[in-house]
Amino acid sequence: MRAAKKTGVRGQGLGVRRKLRETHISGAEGIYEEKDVLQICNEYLKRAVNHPRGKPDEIVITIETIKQKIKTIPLLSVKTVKCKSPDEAKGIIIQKLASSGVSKKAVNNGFKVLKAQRAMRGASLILAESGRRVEPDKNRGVRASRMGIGKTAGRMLAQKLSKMGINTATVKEALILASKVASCPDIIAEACVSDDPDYTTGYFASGKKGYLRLVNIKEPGEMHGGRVFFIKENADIAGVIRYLERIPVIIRRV
Ligand code: PML
Repeated sequence: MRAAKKTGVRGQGLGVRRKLRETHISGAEGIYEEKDVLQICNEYLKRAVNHPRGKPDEIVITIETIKQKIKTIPLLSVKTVKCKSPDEAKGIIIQKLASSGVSKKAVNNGFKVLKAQRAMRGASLILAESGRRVEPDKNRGVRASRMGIGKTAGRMLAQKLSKMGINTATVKEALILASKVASCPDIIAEACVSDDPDYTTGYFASGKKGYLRLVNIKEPGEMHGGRVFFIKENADIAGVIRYLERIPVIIRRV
């Protein structure tokens, strides 16, 4: 599901021309059994129309049958750090990215994306050494898609997260997405700040270090946020995008 608001902006040059600019409101993805699809669509719709980023004037729900074999991937381990301030959270992300081999330039360029006032629909792809942004469409970004969790594993995950006091759709979906991203061999790490003004927890994630939740990564009410995937300098960029957007993956064990 993706929900957006279309706002008119003055076209450059002629002054009177008006273009429509799309502002991202909300998005969600999943792999479900056919019998559950209607109920899930209903939940996604409710989420889209009641979103703190505003009321969308376009909601698009796409349903596709998956015919390919679904690849099984591992779930990342979860840890929460109760940071006292956005600066503390940022410091932890910088340190984790540096120890994962991401250069200062790439980290700085990543923070420019996460701090930008216009949130992207998908994620930015940044080369870990040169810091170059390589996603083909800088407004849309790259959307990790086609990831899910099996029913039994989903129940076990809910139990585990309940014990930690964080059994919410936001945490589950972000953790499943981060697990797919981390399973891509060319991706070194991910940094995420929620673009929801009411949600102030973000995360750092990597295959080696797991899913590290950072509380108070931004101040309440701030609209900025997004996702950055730091990729190997010599990565097959088209291959990374194909994996994230098209290859179906599922988590079967928790
Ligand atoms: C989002 O808004 O979907 C991103 C949420 C990131 C953090 C989720 C968590 O609390 O672990």
